[in-house]
Amino acid sequence: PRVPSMSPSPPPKLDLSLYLVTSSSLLPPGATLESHVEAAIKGGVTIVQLREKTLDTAPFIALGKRIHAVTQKYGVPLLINDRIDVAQAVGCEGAHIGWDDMDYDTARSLLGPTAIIGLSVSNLTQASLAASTSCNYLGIGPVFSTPTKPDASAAMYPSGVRQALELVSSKRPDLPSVIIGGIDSTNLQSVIYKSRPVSGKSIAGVAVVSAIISSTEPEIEASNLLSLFKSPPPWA
Ligand code: TZP
Ligand code: MG
Repeated sequence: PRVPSMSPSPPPKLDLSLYLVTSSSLLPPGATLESHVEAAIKGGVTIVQLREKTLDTAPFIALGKRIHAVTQKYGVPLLINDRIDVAQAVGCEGAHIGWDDMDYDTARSLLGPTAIIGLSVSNLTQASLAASTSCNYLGIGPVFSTPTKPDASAAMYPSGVRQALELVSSKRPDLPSVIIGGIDSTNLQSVIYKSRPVSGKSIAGVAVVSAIISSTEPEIEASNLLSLFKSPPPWA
């Protein structure tokens, strides 16, 4: 007979396949972020990051709570960009931080051992440092320069992504990575193919802002991006 286990069930595995990063300013006229995020999740988005660079603390928290109500309905994790205090106030699943934000160890001690914390990586030095933390995933990019983030670091291109993936998997083979920056349905498969590492793991997912946020059909767009991610490119 099965002996019932007293230990809590492990947290569900992190699915980074289609990672939506928000930017309310890029929504089509008349759209709300709540309805856009909900449609994108129905289309197949597996994780959401609230990235709202111009919001003050109180409206950022208020929006975070409204978006969290949506993501929780579908069991999709919500992360907050930059702001550990906002993530705590919203009570969401974690945060995504870069090198100008709070350091990883402090963020981890504030959010606790079960929070999801992702780190941005824009070059090989950052890839090496990030892989030496206990973070949950890396966001590698920008792959291409993009009007969504005009102040981003230099584009890495698929060749730079491949080097970062190889370095990361030599240090922390279990650490998943997503790529970001200028990715849409026209280039997704070629970017994945061209950045595939010689050894080690390929990317765990693709992160997009404008491809979904600026779309007037976010559900269809998300579904299309997810099926492109899941299917082998026609030339491979
Ligand atoms: N980090 C690196 S590029 C980028 C971020 C947040 C923006 C990506 O936006 P888009 O519209 O998907 O190119
Ligand atoms: Mg940041």
